[in-house]
Amino acid sequence: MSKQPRIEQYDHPAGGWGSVKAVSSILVQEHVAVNGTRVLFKQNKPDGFACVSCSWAKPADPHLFEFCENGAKATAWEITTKRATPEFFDNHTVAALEAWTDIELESQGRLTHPMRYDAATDRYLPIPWQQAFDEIGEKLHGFDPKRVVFYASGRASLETSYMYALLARLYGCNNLPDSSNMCHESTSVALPDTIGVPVGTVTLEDFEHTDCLFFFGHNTGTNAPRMLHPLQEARKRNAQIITFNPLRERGLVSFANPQSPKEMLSAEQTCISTQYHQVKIGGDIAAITGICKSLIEADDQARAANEPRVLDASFIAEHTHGFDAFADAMRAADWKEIESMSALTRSALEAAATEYARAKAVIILYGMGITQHREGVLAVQMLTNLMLLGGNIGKKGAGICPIRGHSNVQGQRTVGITEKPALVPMDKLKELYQFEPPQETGLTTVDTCEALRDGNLDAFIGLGGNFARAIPDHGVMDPAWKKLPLTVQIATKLNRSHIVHGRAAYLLPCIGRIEVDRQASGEQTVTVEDSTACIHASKGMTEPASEHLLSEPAIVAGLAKAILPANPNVDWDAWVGDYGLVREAIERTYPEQFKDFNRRMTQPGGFHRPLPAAKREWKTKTGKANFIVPDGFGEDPDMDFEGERTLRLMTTRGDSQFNTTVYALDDRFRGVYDTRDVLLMNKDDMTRLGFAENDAVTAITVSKDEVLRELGGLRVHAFDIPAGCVMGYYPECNRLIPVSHHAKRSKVPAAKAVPVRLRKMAA
Ligand SMILES: Nc1nc2c(c(=O)[nH]1)N[C@H]1C(S)=C(S)[C@@H](COP(=O)(O)OP(=O)(O)OC[C@H]3O[C@@H](n4cnc5c(=O)[nH]c(N)nc54)[C@H](O)[C@@H]3O)O[C@H]1N2
Ligand SMILES: Nc1nc2c(c(=O)[nH]1)N[C@H]1C(S)=C(S)[C@@H](COP(=O)(O)OP(=O)(O)OC[C@H]3O[C@@H](n4cnc5c(=O)[nH]c(N)nc54)[C@H](O)[C@@H]3O)O[C@H]1N2
Ligand SMILES: [Mo]
Repeated sequence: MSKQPRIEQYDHPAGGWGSVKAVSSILVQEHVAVNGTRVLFKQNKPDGFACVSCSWAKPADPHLFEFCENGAKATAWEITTKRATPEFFDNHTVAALEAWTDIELESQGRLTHPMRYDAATDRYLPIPWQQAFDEIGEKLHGFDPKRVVFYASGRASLETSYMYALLARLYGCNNLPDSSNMCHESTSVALPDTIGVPVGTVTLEDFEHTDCLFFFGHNTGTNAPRMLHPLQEARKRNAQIITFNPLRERGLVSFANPQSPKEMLSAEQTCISTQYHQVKIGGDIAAITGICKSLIEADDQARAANEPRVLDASFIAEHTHGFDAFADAMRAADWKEIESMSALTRSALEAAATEYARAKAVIILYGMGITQHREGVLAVQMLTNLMLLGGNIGKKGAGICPIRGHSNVQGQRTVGITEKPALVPMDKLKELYQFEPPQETGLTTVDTCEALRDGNLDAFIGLGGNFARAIPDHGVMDPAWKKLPLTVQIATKLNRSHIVHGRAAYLLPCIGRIEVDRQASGEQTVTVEDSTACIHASKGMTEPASEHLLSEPAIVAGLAKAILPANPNVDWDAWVGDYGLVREAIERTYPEQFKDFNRRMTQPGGFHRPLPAAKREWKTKTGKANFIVPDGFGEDPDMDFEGERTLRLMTTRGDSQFNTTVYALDDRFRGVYDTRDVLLMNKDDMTRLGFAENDAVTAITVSKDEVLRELGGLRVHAFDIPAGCVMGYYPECNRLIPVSHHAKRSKVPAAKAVPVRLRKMAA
């Protein structure tokens, strides 16, 4: 373990031989070299399982290897032969485990038995399933449902998610925050206002017909690598790819397809982005303003000269509302301000506008670089403004594509996991299950954090995930967990949220999606929804990690039966015996979306949920697609602009992690090896602030409250990043993010623009 942290320039394409090497090493690390290879062939196949990593669309005619390096890592991580058994817990007190790193905790492998925390010995001890359910049920009987939270990470299937949401509502609350509250909630809030649906409008087929893609704030080579295939195909047709990202991310620069022998042997690579704009962190609203301004003014000139229009005038007239006010605002925007807010030149933005105007069909893709800002909602709405100018919604080869995170995060929302009662057909639930569904808006992730901090919570139930690590403000939150009366974690692996636990605590280990799930009616299939609103079946294939595991539906049903009074209208046992019956219930609740669910789920490529916006039907208040007039350039009110020493810190994923699960310390594509305790900075900023390469610094959050948030032991390195911007890793840097620093309206923590100052540590 005496590896030396190092930072090097990485000039190779994404994919390529580096990718093959990384896959084989994780298979060996998890002791699954032989089984792992067999399993990988079934990943994302019509008769196989849906990858447990990202939510990128799965084609109907998959490649022989329809998986990527990082999907393979996620698979190996789940089918590992390592086990965290009762003997392991017997050997370590929780106090001792607190000193372990996150990597060390998860590296113990799969949880094998249900466990309960025993305060007398400070250990987790095994407990029979029924006893765990009964004890949890008894505790919940005594709590006010408004003080109980049912969190979901975005991995659990549609079937589990539907049951879980119903459980919370029958219990009496809408406290159903999910990982999307930290992720694409800015999208879910922004898009209904503008185009009348909360999700993207693009299908995989659109990629075959587009001639221009705009890419904002997503690290595709790392976080949705399979998307590099359609991008590569698009590039081969000479589609233009215009990228906006503070960092020159390798996957967006060039790609060698590890599944193409020709490319692998000849070192051939495809240049992905045709224009690369290193926008300043938080500068996207200004940049998009510049593009819209160029387009509108070019259109004004064309109209005056009686030349062909630059904008899609007939689409704007027939389908949109608010164009005039928006156009006036864009005409009035000042180029100097645009340039200083975006750190991009007028000519660069005009070049992007030229490609937009030239294209027949444009797709916009975006990720966390857009949504995790104080003005994340406005940023998404600026993207739709841009799309509406060219009539690029509801047209073949065009549309908006938020790249979702977890493999079923979008689907969880579809079937009711949300704190917002307006998004749920409550009347249907009432009719089907004969109860009075709660009408009060539930707690979001940020609300949950605040309630936890302020002692306004009695219990936290987690369906997967690692909430304690994923949220901001660890220094404030960690002590608060210890005062919480109850935590219940349904999980596959040991993580920090199990160590930072409530006074009573239960670990309920479940079968993973790659594993065979046998119930009364035989082996079960589950379903998930991808980033393109396409629903797929998924069937496990390896033996469960332990004979003591239950499936997620069985755990949810076990909890439900212990928590809720008997209800003749919900037969939890029948649902667990045959997940097809849960799908029937989903279809009854959402008849349009899930028509003929049990039949259509198995068709190759899955089936698409109907999306009105994709057909140019606008389910908005005006009945049209709405232009939104921005009220500025997205200035971050928490950023101390006066202070020149204040930097904008983005907290992002590296190449060897899945969210809070860190597989290894390398971030190959950025050339960072054997360390995550780094800050990547602009060279001039380093000189200006008096730092030398590899200096150890403490990062301190600039905030108006009294809390001191700091993180020491970080090494600074010069990197190709705009002035004033710094990159650090999530989740290590989360303690620097104040919980109040979140997007307006959507409450997504603004993890991409944390105001920090750096102090050199004594040598
Ligand atoms: N292998 C792997 N796959 C994953 C995940 C994983 O951890 N590992 N996580 C999954 C999840 S839940 C999600 S949500 C997605 C996340 O996927 P991404 O959306 O790619 O998330 P991040 O890794 O946070 O990277 C954010 C990107 O935005 C850029 N960026 C930061 N600030 C700005 C800005 O102000 N403007 C612009 N234009 N760009 C900016 C960063 O440089 C970086 O390229 O990936 C999913 N897939
Ligand atoms: N600073 C900063 N913070 C962020 C982000 C950021 O970019 N920067 N990103 C945010 C985003 S986009 C997201 S989505 C959240 C992620 O937040 P979460 O979804 O809560 O976190 P994960 O790390 O994905 O959860 C990993 C854990 O899930 C459990 N698990 C894995 N598979 C299964 C399964 O099949 N079933 C069950 N029951 N459990 C399972 C394992 O125990 C594992 O330890 O973090 C957010 N936090
Ligand atoms: Mo996410």
